[in-house]
Amino acid sequence: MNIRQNTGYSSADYKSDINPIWCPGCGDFHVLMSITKALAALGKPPEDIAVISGIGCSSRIPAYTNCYGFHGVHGRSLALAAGLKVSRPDLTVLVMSGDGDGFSIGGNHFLHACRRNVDMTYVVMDNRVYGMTKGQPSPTTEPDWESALSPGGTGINPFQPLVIALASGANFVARTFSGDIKGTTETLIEAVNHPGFSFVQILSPCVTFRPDEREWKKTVHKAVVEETDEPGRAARRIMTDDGYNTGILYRGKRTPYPTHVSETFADPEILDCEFEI
Ligand SMILES: Cc1ncc(C[n+]2csc(CCOP(=O)(O)OP(=O)(O)O)c2C)c(N)n1
Ligand code: SF4
Repeated sequence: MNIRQNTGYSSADYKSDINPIWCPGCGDFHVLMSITKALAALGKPPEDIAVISGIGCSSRIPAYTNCYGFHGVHGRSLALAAGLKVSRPDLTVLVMSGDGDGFSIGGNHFLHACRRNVDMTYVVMDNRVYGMTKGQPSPTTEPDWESALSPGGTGINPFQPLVIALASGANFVARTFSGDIKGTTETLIEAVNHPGFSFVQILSPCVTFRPDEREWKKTVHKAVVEETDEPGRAARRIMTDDGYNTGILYRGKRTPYPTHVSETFADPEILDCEFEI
């Protein structure tokens, strides 16, 4: 789908009137731009979209969009989103997270969301650090990254989110860079349109606690190989890459988890009765 396609919507239709409080230069500004551009190109009314998140700088995104939103608890956005999507399959569900929220406290939910394959799009703004809580190492932090909070580095192997998504059954897997707004927008459009659980890792610099990540604009590069529909092949590629290849890696053919609106969920009065003591 062309990002310039005229759907009658512009990215401004998906922005709220709340000004982001991110640090100047934070990569998440660009992610927000890409999301609103992608939604405009998809042409769905804001009230048909739900943006769900956990806690973290990146998880502030629902408040900055004009769609329905839920700023949930740390690490639990996928559980919330899956519940919403199975009971309201008519909604387009986007889930926004950070590498701490998504791979540390939310790591177990990540595995099972990939397995379950509910039709939604999971975006992780990966800055390889806990931004909101002032710079602790995260699961994707390099083992030799030194800071006052991790003198000498952690020495721990980083979590490999793309490989783990592939091994667990995600149906669409991609990596983009926040500074590449066109590439990120196009990838998000594809991710939303692809049935099942789509996972997009966006390398999004934390300029405050990882000023070294400003260099990412020189380090990232487009993957030289085409996407594949074989998870094993995609996993081998990503295991041996330098961590900065961007593009769609894998597009699978799994059937999404069935959604079903039961009478209980459809009628709030019946739902209330279910909880009566
Ligand atoms: C249950 C719980 N544990 C810990 C916290 C503290 N906490 C808030 S955000 C955060 C990590 C944020 O890092 P990340 O998800 O990578 O997002 P970023 O801020 O870097 O975008 C932590 C540990 C919390 N809010 N709730
Ligand atoms: S602390 Fe880092 S992730 Fe958080 S707003 Fe600032 S630059 Fe962005």
